[in-house]
Amino acid sequence: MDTWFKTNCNMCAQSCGLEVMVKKNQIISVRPDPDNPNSSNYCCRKGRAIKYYQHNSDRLNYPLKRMGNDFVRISWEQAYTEIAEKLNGLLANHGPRCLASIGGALASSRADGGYLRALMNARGAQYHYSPVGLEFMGLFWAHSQVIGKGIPTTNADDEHTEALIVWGSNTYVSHQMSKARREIRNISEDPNRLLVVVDPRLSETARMADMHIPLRPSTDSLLLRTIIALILSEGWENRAFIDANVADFDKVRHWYAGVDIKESCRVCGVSVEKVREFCKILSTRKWALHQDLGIFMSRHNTLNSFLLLHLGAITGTLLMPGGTIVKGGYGPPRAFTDEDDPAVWRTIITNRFAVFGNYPTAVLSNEILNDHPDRLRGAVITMSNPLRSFPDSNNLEKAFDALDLVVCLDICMTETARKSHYVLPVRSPYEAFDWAPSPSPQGYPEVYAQLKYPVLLPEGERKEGAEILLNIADRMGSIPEIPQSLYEAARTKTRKEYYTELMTFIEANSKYRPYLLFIVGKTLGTVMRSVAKSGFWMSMMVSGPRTKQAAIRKGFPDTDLVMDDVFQAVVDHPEGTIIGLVDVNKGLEVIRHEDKKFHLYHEKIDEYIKRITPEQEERELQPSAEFPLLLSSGSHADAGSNGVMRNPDSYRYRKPWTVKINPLDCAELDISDGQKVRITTKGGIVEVEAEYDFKAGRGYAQLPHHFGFEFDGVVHGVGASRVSSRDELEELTGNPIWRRVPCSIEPIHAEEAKK
Ligand SMILES: Nc1nc2c(c(=O)[nH]1)N[C@H]1C(S)=C(S)[C@@H](COP(=O)(O)OP(=O)(O)OC[C@H]3O[C@@H](n4cnc5c(=O)[nH]c(N)nc54)[C@H](O)[C@@H]3O)O[C@H]1N2
Ligand SMILES: Nc1nc2c(c(=O)[nH]1)N[C@H]1C(S)=C(S)[C@@H](COP(=O)(O)OP(=O)(O)OC[C@H]3O[C@@H](n4cnc5c(=O)[nH]c(N)nc54)[C@H](O)[C@@H]3O)O[C@H]1N2
Ligand code: SF4
Ligand SMILES: [Mo]
Repeated sequence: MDTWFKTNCNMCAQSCGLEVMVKKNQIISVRPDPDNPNSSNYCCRKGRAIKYYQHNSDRLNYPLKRMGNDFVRISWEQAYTEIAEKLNGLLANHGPRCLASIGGALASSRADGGYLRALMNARGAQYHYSPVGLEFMGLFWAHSQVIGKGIPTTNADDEHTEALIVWGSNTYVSHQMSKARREIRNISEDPNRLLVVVDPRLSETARMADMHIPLRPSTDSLLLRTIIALILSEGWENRAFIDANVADFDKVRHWYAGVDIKESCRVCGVSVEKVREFCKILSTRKWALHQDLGIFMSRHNTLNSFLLLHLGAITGTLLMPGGTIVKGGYGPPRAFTDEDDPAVWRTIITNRFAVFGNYPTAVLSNEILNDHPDRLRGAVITMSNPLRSFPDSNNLEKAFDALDLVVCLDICMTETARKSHYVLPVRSPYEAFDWAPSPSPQGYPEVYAQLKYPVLLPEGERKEGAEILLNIADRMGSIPEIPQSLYEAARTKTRKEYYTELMTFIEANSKYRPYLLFIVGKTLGTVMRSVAKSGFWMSMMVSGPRTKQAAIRKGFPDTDLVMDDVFQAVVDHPEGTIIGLVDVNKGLEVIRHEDKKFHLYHEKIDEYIKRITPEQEERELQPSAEFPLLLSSGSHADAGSNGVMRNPDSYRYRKPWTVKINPLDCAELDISDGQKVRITTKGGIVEVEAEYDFKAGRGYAQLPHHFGFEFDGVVHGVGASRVSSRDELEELTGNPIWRRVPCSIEPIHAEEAKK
């Protein structure tokens, strides 16, 4: 009889429930899981394709060490001993500033992240580079200023909203919301609800919209300033909400005075009538915001996120049901880093600060390629392929060659792995315990969690990423000696009793606190036969009060250790389960400022916003003779899922790596459909096939970001990060500006192509 196992999809953050059929240790068939309370029988084509992720010729089976240009197989024992020795050597000679940790958070999983951080923190190292440092710097920073330190982001209450505003996101393709296609279609077809899309292109999502605002690329800040100015000048703001919930409205009012609305709309490329109509929707409907890379990767991206929070506060939808809310979740609170705290490091060469512990990825190559005695010299990487995903691959490749030690944990032989000194084979989430990210996609008002059970036996000598990182820390001597009583308690007592003993020990020995995850991994992890599973339990146990209250509201027992009961419920439901209910009427309680109000003023923004005028923007947006066109360096294409899906078999029926150009532009540039073109930018040059696409804006081409992979000796597509310069980053927090890269595009003719 065929057996279907419950699991979930690891291709994106939605973590849709799947059922997989396994024969001879191979996934042979996949279907959406009707029992999963998060995705309820929904999945997209990437979920159906996970067998290509799991089974492919690029998978790693054994620890490898680089010898010259080749890799040789070594034992785990040798790998641990040598890596620990070399990391300790670097620390002894150069101190903790010489080490960077990279990655640790796939869009779809959290299993390794805590261990990577703990490995570094145990030795006082702070430099951590992850995708937060290329997409969320401005978003997280703005939320911390307006809502209070430690609140990284808000989300749309898309199920209950009257108007979903999709701003700079193509969620119909990228699935950045739960059951995206189903939900977008529902809203689009509902006569009582509106879908508004703000996007320079007629994207797949924009085509479903009731209203599309096709603004000129990267003019969002000017448009937002104009929208707020228009709402205030008409008196359409929600006065009662502002009086009750905003601390400093009078301090920011002048930011929106004297804005030339007509001229601003002209520069943004949208008619005044359309902007007025949009303002009416924003001030009369309960609207919810779904923002994404069109906002986060454009010029002024921190300001964009800041002003979107203003818009929510002024119209009275921020943190209100049906509006833009903070989802429920579980796990330790994100560690806020205060950029003004002298104990928090800045980068040595570029003087950049961290946001929630993450440094801007664009500066990584500068921080390696220099002569400073405190420069970066070693890196430990997991769940990331920075040589394709971080800005400026050309400089970053040179930088990696200059590192003394690179250790890479991955499931595949990636471009980053090839430049590493040690490559360590990790079990995939279908061979190991793993869990969906939190806050979960469906964290409002129901909080959802799922523990992914292994459904396959690991081949070769693959190990859990969490276990590998713990073992490296152990060999380095970074974990203090754990009393036998804790090993004993893990083995012989209930989990709750173990937790009480563990915390009593930590209270009495505070120097052990930073090693909590390692201590749990070595004690309870041994009993559970999985470091990752014990880490999942621990992350549930240290959840904040909001999670516990949500669990109790859902019916879990009202005790201090309720999260252990929650963990058990998740273990008992391999299809995923609801672990809490957020109180929708208490949304404003998440505000962290002491006065429990939004703070709209910030001195850095005060200086910044005054420069966002139609005259200055028009000047800055003028195309140069050298680079007359614009490139979106990295749309998140339908076929792939960042670098998680490398296997080209999964998209063999189409070529997803083409550059999409408006046919009217092609006619002017003398480019035919399918012809090879050369794209030149300040950062580099790539040659790639062109594809006619009427969805592309005029003068605005799209190149997908996750290609340029070598698979079975063949390179598929080109890496979009080859044409992004490390110098093109947003001034305040340092996100790369990837959605507006000035470029030139020229056809490569047959004779030249032959050369
Ligand atoms: N299929 C697939 N899905 C994915 C991924 C993938 O690689 N493939 N990756 C996942 C990840 S990690 C992420 S972060 C998300 C990203 O998800 P999205 O943000 O939806 O991805 P993009 O394709 O960058 O879409 C951004 C949209 O912003 C628009 N845009 C460009 N410039 C501007 C501008 O100046 N202003 C405005 N308002 N809009 C602009 C673009 O035209 C585009 O339609 O996707 C996730 N899902
Ligand atoms: N030019 C350009 N570049 C971009 C973007 C863009 O728009 N333009 N978008 C950016 C965005 S939004 C993001 S989020 C980043 C993502 O960039 P990264 O965080 O670097 O993530 P991926 O590229 O998805 O690489 C994931 C790696 O993890 C490996 N992996 C898969 N499963 C496992 C596992 O279970 N364990 C371990 N240890 N490894 C595993 C995969 O083989 C792959 O090498 O890319 C960014 N890069
Ligand atoms: S939406 Fe995301 S999690 Fe769901 S099936 Fe598609 S890729 Fe997988
Ligand atoms: Mo992302």
